[in-house]
Amino acid sequence: MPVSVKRRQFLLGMTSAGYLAAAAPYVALSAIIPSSKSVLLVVDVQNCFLPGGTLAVDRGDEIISIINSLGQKFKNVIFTQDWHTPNHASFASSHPGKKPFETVELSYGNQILWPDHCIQGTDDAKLATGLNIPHAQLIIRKGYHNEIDSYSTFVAADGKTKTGLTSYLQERGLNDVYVCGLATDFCVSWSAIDARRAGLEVSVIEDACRGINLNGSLDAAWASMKEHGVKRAHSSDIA
Ligand code: VGL
Ligand code: ZN
Repeated sequence: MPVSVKRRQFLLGMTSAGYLAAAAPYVALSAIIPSSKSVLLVVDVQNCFLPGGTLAVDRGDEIISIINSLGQKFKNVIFTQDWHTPNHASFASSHPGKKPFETVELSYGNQILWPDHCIQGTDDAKLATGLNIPHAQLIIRKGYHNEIDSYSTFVAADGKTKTGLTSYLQERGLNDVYVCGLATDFCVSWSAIDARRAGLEVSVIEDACRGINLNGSLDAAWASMKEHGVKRAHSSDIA
């Protein structure tokens, strides 16, 4: 039998076995190759949110090695840093009689009250020492206005006060954002949704995040992200 016929039969055989129809296209479709317009946004991977920190996220330390590997796949990487004043309005300690995880009405609406965390200049507020992405290009801080919290890396909780990140991304032509970090249901999801509002393509890399999960906030965050067109990815999808 000529080689070309043998090869044809082999290919047909693979098709009937479902190999070409299922396995091969799956690999091709799921691989995400970050481009020069893609950016990895590493949200609040700071001591305060790691075990031993002031607002520790359960198993938050597990994501550091995943994020370091992801960092090598992106030319563009940005870190964010929660960066509060010592008597910040989001701290329970700033509201006499209130305890952490209770809520209060502030000028812009309902605010969850947190333990004192990520205070400017403290070791608690430093980026995790295990992070190793030397080519990261920007550290953007948020939550530094004493009276306004900012889960989002784009706009503070009043819906008006900007961090400047939208303009930065626009000027650099970065329109494809991959979000990871802490916490899934607060700063990660608010940042991802605001990135969508800024007209960007957005994916959250689920295994490179960990959540706080207060009263069902984790499920609610994933539902809201889905509603806003945030895609859900896994670190193994990224080539
Ligand atoms: C965060 C609560 C308060 C976060 C920051 O990084 O998700 N959560 N401040
Ligand atoms: Zn905070």
